Amino acid sequence: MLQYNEYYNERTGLTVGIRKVLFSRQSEFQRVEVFETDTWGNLMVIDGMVMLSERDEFVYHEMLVHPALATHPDPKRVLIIGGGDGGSAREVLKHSSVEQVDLVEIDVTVVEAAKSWLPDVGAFDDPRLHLYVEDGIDFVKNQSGSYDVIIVDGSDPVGPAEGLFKASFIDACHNALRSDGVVSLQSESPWVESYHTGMRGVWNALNSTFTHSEVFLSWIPLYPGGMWSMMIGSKKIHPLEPDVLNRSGELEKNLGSLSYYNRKVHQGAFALPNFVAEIFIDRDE
Ligand code: SPD
Repeated sequence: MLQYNEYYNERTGLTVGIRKVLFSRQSEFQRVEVFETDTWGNLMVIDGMVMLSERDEFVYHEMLVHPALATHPDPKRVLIIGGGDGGSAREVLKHSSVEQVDLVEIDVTVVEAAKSWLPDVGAFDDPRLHLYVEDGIDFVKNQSGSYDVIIVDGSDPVGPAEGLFKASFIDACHNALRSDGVVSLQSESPWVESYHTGMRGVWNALNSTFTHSEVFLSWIPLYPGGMWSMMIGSKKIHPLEPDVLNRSGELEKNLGSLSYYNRKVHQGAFALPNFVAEIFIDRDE
């Protein structure tokens, strides 16, 4: 009997029953695998870490995208760093204000595996989507005031995604955004202590670079601990301003096919349990 096991705390982790291995390739950057599971649909794993399953990916992608796009008053140009499975692009493209999405994925293998084995996840055929297979960090560093929203949909902070958690990258995002720009990024599980230093580092970088910065949470069963943190940095508008909440209510009515995000979820996601808030208290490391 096949099983996928991911150990994120010594001998503690996640087990998923596997029916078959659909895809397994060592690319120039990482090992990319897709499994057919018993209960979660097809599951993509990179370097032994769950990226998404067909059944729970909506939580991650809706929450990485919609709080940020609701915060911006009129998002037209959106940049996605990573996100080669296309799920974040699918959510961004639900917004009718969006005219252009640049998706920059370092590893074409992720795109190929997703197109073949997670065909309902991505929205690769939308003419507003432009796919670049190159290093997202270099791409961002070459932009200045070009985007309304940047979505950082990287893997975990080991391997090619490590740089996405560095202060220099957050600075580059700030520079790549227009004057009312917003960045949204995934920032790991509050339950995995080995990630706390990295989480605090990104938070400190956002906090010292953007006018507003907030951490928010969602619940994703196949990610370590089931609780996942994300962060927003915004140059002008706070993600909980009344206008943002109104926009969020409009999106709830107009975007269609939302399975997680709504106005109340937007508001509630920024309420942090004490043990999570404490992770971000600076301890002079
Ligand atoms: N260990 C989970 C980290 C997931 C980060 N990105 C997921 C990619 C889905 N588009």
